[in-house]
Amino acid sequence: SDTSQPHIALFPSAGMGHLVPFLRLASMLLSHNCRVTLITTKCTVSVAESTHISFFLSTHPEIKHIEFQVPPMQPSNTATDDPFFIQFEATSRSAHLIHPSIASSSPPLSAIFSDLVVASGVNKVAVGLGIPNYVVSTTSVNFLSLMAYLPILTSDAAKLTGSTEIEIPGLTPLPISSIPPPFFNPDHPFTGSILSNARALPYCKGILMNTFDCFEPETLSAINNKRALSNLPPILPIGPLEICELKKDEGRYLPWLNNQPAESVVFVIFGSRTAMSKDQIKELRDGLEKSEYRFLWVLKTKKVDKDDKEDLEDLIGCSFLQRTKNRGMVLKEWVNQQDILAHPAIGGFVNHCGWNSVMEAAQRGIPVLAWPQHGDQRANAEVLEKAGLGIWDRTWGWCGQRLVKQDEIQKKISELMTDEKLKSRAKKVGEEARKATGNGGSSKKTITETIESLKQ
Ligand code: BUP
Repeated sequence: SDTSQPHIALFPSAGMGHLVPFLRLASMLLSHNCRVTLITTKCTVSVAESTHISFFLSTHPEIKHIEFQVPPMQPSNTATDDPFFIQFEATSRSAHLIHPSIASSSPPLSAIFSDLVVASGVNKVAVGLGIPNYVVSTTSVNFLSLMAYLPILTSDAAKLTGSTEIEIPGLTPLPISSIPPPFFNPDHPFTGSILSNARALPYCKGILMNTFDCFEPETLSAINNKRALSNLPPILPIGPLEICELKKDEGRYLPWLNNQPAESVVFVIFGSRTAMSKDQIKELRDGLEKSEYRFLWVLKTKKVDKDDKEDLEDLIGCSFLQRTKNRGMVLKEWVNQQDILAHPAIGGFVNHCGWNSVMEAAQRGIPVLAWPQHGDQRANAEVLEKAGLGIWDRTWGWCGQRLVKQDEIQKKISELMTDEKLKSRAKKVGEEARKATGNGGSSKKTITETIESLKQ
């Protein structure tokens, strides 16, 4: 076989937040002259995942596709009914079963790049095949360090309950309020999947991350210089992952956006997995209206897209739509977020801080009003604020913890849209992000060296 062309298998786990960075990585590897095999689970949780996989494969016919049938799990665990968490656990438990499907790859694989949620099972397979497994972590280094430390944290209950902060030796302490609530419950499938795979991290060859050197400089250097979490393999920042062509949406907003002044529109969207309560949606609606800014708002009421059938007018009312029809647009459908963020009319981004969204905003230098909802999002919001890309109000809590009132929302949106310092800091972040991925940039060097090391 041609050893100058590495063959890499990519194995993402459930949810668009995990799929999107893997698709971007796949297209980046192709542009570096690698062969790529994409492993996806036979059934995806959301429709968005399956349509994006089909579209991506149809536009990249050179990619080999393996569909992995995840054995169904007994619904024994009652700690959650979140289908994404259930799928994480099922995939995590059965990841080692991928062995026969990839052992016969032709040409043979040079490496596997796998999601953290399948790291443990994939490590075993990689050892058997005599190839390295790199974990692709789809979050901030800040949150990764918490996951890496979780086995120690959960072995000593006092560490999680005794104080207002979590101290990971060598790193800035994390406020307890940023620890995702499931981590306090060892029986939660999210916690279980993270725990077993975090233990496997030291045995991976490296951790590829969608971030860049100067976005999280302190955490990165503490880990890579072995001052913290010294058992981890090198963290390899290769982001912001280049935007690749994803499936186009209907683009109904485009003619409208094209008619708005530069940097005048607030773009509001909370990722693919947040279901906001109807009361919270109403407060957000009124806060948006009171702010008097132009807005593009993408609304969701269910965790899984195919369950989201509610009528827009029933949710927010005809009169609101009528009153704001000249300065706002509300959509209840999948939109192409990366393209919208690139539109010159967008001036601010109200977002949950899923890590892909943070990196997409960083790449464009768009200021963010962070409104974290679940999981890693509060830890991500801390990073974003420290980097100068955004602002947030920590008292807003987790999704559903309390009702955030319209006046609070209005105030923060005004701050987002008028703070000139924030705007210029965010622009600077954008320049640094583009420098990192440009020729000679840190992220570009890191991915190039990683690929080089796989050529023998
Ligand atoms: Br919703 C939505 N269009 O309508 P995150 C999302 N996206 O392009 P999440 C769209 O999906 P996790 C839409 O640009 C980003 O690349 C968005 O990932 C895109 O959040 C991705 O931002 C969503 O990481 O995932 O979906 O909550 O919880 O896993 O972080």
